[in-house]
Amino acid sequence: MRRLRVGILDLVTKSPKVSLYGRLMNANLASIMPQVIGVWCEQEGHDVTLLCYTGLEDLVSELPQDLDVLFIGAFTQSAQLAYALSNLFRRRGTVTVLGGPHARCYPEDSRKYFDYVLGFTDRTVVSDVLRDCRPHRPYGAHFAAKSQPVDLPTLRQRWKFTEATLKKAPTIKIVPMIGSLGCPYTCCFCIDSTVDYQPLGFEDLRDDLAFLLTKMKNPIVGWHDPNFGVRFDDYMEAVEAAVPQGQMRHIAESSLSLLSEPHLKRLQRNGFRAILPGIESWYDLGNKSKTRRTGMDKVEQVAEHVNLILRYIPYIQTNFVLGLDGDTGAEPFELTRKFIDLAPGAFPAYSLLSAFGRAAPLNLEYQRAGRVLPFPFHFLNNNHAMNVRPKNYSWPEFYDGLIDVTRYSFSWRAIARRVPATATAIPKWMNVVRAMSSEGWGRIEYHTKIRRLLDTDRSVRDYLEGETDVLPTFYHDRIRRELGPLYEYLPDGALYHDPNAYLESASQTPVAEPVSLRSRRAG
Ligand code: B12
Ligand code: SF4
Repeated sequence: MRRLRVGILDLVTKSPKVSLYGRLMNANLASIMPQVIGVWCEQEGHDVTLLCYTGLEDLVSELPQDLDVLFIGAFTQSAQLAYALSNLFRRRGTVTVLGGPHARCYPEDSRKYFDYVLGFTDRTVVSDVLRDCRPHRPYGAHFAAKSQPVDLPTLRQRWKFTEATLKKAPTIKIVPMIGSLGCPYTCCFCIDSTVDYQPLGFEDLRDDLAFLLTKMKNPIVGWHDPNFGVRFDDYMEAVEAAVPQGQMRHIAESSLSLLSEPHLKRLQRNGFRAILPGIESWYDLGNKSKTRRTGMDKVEQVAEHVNLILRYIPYIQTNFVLGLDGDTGAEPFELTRKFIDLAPGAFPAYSLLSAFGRAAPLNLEYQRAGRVLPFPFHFLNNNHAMNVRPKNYSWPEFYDGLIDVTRYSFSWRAIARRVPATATAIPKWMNVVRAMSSEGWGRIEYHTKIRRLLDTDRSVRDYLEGETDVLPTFYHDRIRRELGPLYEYLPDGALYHDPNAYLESASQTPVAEPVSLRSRRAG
């Protein structure tokens, strides 16, 4: 087989407009899979150039001009950027491949703009693409493994790619690591609710942690496991066997139900410095935090738990979803304000209810009810648009509540109370910078703008009410501005997609349902 020039692009942001926080942190949002693909392509005998796009690179000049094939890893928020890049590189004769969350959630749309769209990706899928490697137009080929890969290259194997990406992080450097795929729980709103839990081998993990200590002093590891700590004892044994106490720090996403006091003590001993549990809502989705309580009862219970966590782990980000069907009236917002008072050390992260295509079984219900809006993908990052019409709120009511709770969370008073409630210097500093940057004050400004447009711009109001699918100028201009010079490469029609494609394909022959292809095409 011919030796190919392979490019791999990891899009961790969607625009060259980078906030202060983004400049410090974007390189730390890099994905593991693009590095994995890099290792697999080299093992197949090809030349690889990997670029992590943090918003500061010149995408047109930093990738080789003469690539045979370009793999792009993209979240849905970067889809329009990915579509424009695919168009640009196809014009240069490159075959393009899309993988990552967007490809998994919106394969039907992605196939219009890429030669290959990948679902679950293992080494066989990648080598099938490399062997086939030819244009598939107008509709790309959809390749997917039957299940998640049984193993992934180790950190040792992907180190040259990891290291190059970490060089872009000016201060804090977070090494991406993963020990498991899927999840044993079945929360209907989650992309992993239908994916079996599978640990990736604790021996390799131990070896990787020991390897990392030979490369960096006191490194910070960011765990990408969908739900860290399901096999808690095995993880802790791997860390304890490889890392002398005090020589490594860790960040993980874990559900509250896994964070009992004995677990917290062990996490503290092993250097866990930040934890990101999902609280989601005071009335809905209690299955994730494994609490049966609701309302004020749940606020008190969770606040107490969060304060307990802060005794052992210096940094906690609590994740909420706003606009769920279980919420109604002003009370959910008031309860969140109460939570901020009772757990002042937590950094709250608010996500707007979003249905990412075929990500979760629950999305079928939203689509069936005609509640999913066709917002361009560029806005689907849980913040810049809510693409599900709320069941129990008018849009002005919802935005009033959202702005109120966001202002409250990032007021000077809340910022000041967060400082003494966290124990060490980096968490204190992170909390202040995040509150004053795009995640806090930036969001207040953005949501306030949308709220104003709901009153003053009929096209915005009609679009959010689902009365028209003509994209309001406000959103169109924003995409144009944020894509910069790449906007001109956006293919015709690429701002629009069918928000009900999942429902339609589920009710017909499952054309784009990931199937075990192993070198066959899915239509
Ligand atoms: C870890 C994680 C993070 C980490 C690491 C992110 C990263 N760069 O990987 C952090 C905390 C930084 C993060 C941030 C965000 N996240 Co996140 N995150 C996850 C989580 C929990 C696990 C993803 C993971 O790594 N799984 C392990 C990998 C190996 O498996 P996989 O993702 O299924 O990937 C398979 C295939 O898709 C494919 N593949 C994956 N990438 C690539 C790349 C290429 C080139 C190829 C060919 C194939 C390929 O191969 C894999 C093996 O089969 C998922 C939820 C979940 N339970 O899956 C959400 C999830 C991916 N995140 C999500 C979102 C929305 C975000 C944010 C926008 C949140 C925000 N508002 O800031 C940001 C965006 C960051 C960015 N880089 O753009 C959504 C994505 C939805 C979408 N369609 O875009 C998810 C699905 C959660 C959800 N809401 O449902 N996230
Ligand atoms: S939300 Fe968390 S606990 Fe629930 S299925 Fe997804 S990863 Fe598992």
